[in-house]
Amino acid sequence: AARKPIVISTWQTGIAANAAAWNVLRNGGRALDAVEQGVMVTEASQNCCVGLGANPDRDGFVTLDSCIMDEHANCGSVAFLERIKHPVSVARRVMEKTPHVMLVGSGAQQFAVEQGFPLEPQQLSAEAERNYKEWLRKGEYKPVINIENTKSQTSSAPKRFDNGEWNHDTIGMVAMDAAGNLSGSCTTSGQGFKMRGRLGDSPIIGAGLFVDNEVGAATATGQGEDVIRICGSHLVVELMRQGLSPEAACKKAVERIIRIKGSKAKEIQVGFIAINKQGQYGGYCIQKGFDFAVCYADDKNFLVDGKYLL
Ligand code: SD4
Repeated sequence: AARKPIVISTWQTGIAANAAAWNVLRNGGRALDAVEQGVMVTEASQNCCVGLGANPDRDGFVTLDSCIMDEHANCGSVAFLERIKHPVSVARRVMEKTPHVMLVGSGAQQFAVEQGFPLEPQQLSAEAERNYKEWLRKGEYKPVINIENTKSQTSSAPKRFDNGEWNHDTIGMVAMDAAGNLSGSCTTSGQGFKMRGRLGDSPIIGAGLFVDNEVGAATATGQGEDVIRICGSHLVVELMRQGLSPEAACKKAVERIIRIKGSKAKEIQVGFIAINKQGQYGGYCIQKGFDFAVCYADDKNFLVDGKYLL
């Protein structure tokens, strides 16, 4: 019998997000509601890299990317969205209330406001403000591997990086509900101090997230450009369709990135996580330091170290 319901999500922040998703799933709720409510927890926290508390782009503006997908291949996405607290919920509205899949920038914001989402003040969190000022001193544009794990989850103790380097963070979540249906969500501020207008994989269906209710669901985190290059999450799901376990499928996708990047692979981090219809789960990443949270019972919400290749 399949292990269900089940929810998994990226990084340590996944524990709190899973708990919120589990509240939906344990009561027989829909995976779609679970993955929305789950990542909303991270969006609302003063996380360095998800939601409005996150690090800004090079010009000092927080721009958010998110997508969501359900068991019917319905999907919605927003990108380059400013001053809205819950991009994942706007993505869901795009999915449910428009004939489109993606809305970006001012159009996405206009739609959000029309849908009743409050326009939040354009203001950096105290931590992001400090980080931005620090970054401006050097203005270097270099990714840092696993920044997600070096930054504290609480904003009480702002982290400074002596080397002036910054990176990105994301939460991706995939779930199967008691009825056996799959859904997924992904939300991020992208890469800290990115070029204005830059999008990563996270709002792109097939790259940052993919769900196929016959097979499984996958989501990605890390260097978005390199996830896009291989249509990462779609690849993971297709590999599961061919019979690979979630972990083996994630591993193969990571191998492909490493092959493409060659010697540059050691400079980046990418992690994939996936579940299949049997409720098996797995994850894989390029290098040490990625973890993900797995929850399938009231007392089972735990971190798993992602296996790595380099
Ligand atoms: C991006 N994939 O924008 C996101 C960032 C991320 O962990 O996942 N960081 O490229």
